[in-house]
Amino acid sequence: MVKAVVVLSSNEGVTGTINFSQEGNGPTTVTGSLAGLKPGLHGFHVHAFGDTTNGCMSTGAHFNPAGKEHGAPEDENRHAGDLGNVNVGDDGTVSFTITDNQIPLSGPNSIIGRAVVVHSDPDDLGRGGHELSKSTGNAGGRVACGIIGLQG
Ligand SMILES: [Cu+2]
Ligand SMILES: [Zn+2]
Repeated sequence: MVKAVVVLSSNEGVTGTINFSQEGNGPTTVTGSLAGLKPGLHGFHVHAFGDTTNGCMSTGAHFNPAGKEHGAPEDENRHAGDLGNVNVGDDGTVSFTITDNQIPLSGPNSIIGRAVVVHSDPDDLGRGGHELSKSTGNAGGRVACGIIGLQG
């Protein structure tokens, strides 16, 4: 079992911790809780770089080792980092569990040392018809992010 954790940082009052675990070459389970977000859907992605020297902006684009287009988690044509949306309740919090096959914690496409980013707006999952739909899902600003680190 490989485990990893992200503690989110934010200039906008968002807090949260996200845990990852993977058994062998099986799917990765992502369990998280976030607070301080506006109610509704927020894009939730793994971005390419674990670099926050310029805040969440320096984490780069969505992690995309296969060179695909932005999509929904269940799509064949998606970035590996496309984990869809989290749905925040009226109290500004959300707890969630995601299981995904494209975000391993070891090997050449490992997400260790990359970043998780939470966005201000819904991810349209590539279907919105906006000029940004096929690259970012038009999910708006980056309100919180953190670096994915190994956990003992
Ligand atoms: Cu993102
Ligand atoms: Zn994407």
